[in-house]
Amino acid sequence: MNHRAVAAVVLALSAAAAVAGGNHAKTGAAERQQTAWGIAGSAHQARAIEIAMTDDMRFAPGQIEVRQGETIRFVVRNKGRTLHEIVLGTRDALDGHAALMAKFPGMEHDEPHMTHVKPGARQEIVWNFNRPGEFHYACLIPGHYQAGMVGAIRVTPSAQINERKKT
Ligand SMILES: [Cu+2]
Repeated sequence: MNHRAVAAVVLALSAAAAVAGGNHAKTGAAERQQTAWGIAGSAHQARAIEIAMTDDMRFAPGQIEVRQGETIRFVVRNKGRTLHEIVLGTRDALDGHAALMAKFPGMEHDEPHMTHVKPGARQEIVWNFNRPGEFHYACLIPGHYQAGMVGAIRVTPSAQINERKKT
């Protein structure tokens, strides 16, 4: 797959995310894009959650709970001997992305809601869950997601956010 084709795929993914998510937010030089499952966050005031990846195609823990409005700093460790990644999203977004990965295994992509983690390494994602709902984190390296390498994120609605908006 050549660079132009990769760019087209990335554009298609971004367009899909924009349609699913809605508006954009600009902060400084970097553009933060609202998605259905939240928006890139800043490490300031983030709550850390540690997640381990293993070669039996599992994340530990396999599910987490978040309150709407919380920013989570995912501290992700690869305890296996093969490359893994973590990608946040809705089931639909992850399924679509996984299908693309299966078609183009060498596909390079890098967005705030995903990171690769080499064996023995540690990476972080900082994400603001500003929308309630059921979301997931998955490893989309071909075969891994299909083998069950996926975790669940439950974002419970925050009444407090609505309270604050009124004042
Ligand atoms: Cu994996």
